[in-house]
Amino acid sequence: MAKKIIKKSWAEPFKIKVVEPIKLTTREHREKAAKEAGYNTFLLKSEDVYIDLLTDSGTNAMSDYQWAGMMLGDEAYAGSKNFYSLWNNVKKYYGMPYFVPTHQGRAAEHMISKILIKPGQYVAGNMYFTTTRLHQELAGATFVDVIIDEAHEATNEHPFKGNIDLKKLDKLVQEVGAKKIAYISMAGPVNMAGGQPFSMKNLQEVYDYCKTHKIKLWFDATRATENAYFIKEKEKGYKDKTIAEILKEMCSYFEGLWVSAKKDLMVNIGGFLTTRNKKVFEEARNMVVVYEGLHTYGGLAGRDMEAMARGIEEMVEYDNVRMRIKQVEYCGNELAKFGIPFVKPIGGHAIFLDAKRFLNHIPQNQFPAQTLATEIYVDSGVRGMERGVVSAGRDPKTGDHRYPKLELVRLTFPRRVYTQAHIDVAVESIASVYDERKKIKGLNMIYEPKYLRFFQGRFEKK
Ligand code: PM9
Repeated sequence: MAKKIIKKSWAEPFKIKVVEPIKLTTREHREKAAKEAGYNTFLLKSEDVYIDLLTDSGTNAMSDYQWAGMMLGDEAYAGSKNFYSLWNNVKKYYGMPYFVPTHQGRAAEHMISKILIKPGQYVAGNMYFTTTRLHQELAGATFVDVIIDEAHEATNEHPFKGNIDLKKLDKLVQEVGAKKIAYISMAGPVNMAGGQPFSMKNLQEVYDYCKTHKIKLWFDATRATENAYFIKEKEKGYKDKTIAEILKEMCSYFEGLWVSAKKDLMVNIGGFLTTRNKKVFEEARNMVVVYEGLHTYGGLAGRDMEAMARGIEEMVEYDNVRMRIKQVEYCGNELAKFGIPFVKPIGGHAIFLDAKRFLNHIPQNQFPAQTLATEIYVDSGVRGMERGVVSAGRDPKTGDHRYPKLELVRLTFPRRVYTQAHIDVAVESIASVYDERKKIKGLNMIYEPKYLRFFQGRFEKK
């Protein structure tokens, strides 16, 4: 009898119209390139990279609809029509009335931090993000991590590891007083935890708590559609809602939000903040002309704003988000076949290899994740990124390294860029590095910049 066919495979919801050649270099070439780059994958030349899984930030492939929009760029200094099409879509999909464009996410973080934080205050959040926390600290705040404990455990399969622990939050509020909390900074999904989402139920609880204690609640909505996808898939009551509906509901609990448009919006540059607080908006509109440009372009060209406006329409399409999450899942499932340790559950934008278990003979002060990212690059030209002790930086008060529980290498998937065959090549390379792992030695840091050291730090082999 013929085998019953089960139709469960997915495919990209597009066909390819333009291609960009990439080339594989020799191992000898990559060894030299890695050394010259101080064993930091951020310092490699992109032409020396074969499959670039460094980040999904600004590395996305735009659609023909977005490219067509680029030709409609209105490059007027003031009042560009593209500003208005972007603002309309921000209002329509994020649901807030006020809007300030910025050239990328951290510019919005800078403004929000300066506006909301008084020196000496605290910001509580669901795990730190590098640029977000730095801006909060530069504005005079102390960041306090109030994410659930499970988020710090690579093997814990909690479905919503991005949730805030209300007990931790309440402990902080009892200790310092609600007035000392500048705002709650809630990201979804949580990048440094492995792209892990928060649940709507948790968000509602945090919202109720903030309302009772009169604490502001702000959202890093950089990859919010992925969070919405996970809510749809995993949370009771959301199966039949659209990504757009879930996104709108999530946003409804926040006073405001910021976005690095280089992710969800599938563009190469851009960011913004949007809020329902008129006073915060007016301050941001004042600041944007100092740091970014006029409030109707915020450091962006008109064509960039048009691509963003159109990206918003595409980012909420279920098939687009699904293919993205499924691609990451495919990579994880293939890695699992070789017994390679990575953060579970598989998250939204990336696979996070667990360098602590992968290179369990290398102590954290010899930078196992930095080492692993380099070894994978040398093996195959696949570029990932360190997300461990180097990314965590130093405690501003003690000056000591911050040793996070998670010591990870992130393999991040640009949207609509790579195929399943690219993933197979990356997986085989990681598997062969895993086979040879005992021979790998750690690194010494020989140059350390003051801020965000993972970008420009340099290392040498032990
Ligand atoms: N994220 C990423 O690769 C790019 C820079 S850090 C390596 O993941 C969140 C959740 C982000 C983010 C950037 C920013 C800053 C804010 N929030 O890079 O300034 O993931 O546009 O955004 C990066 P910009």
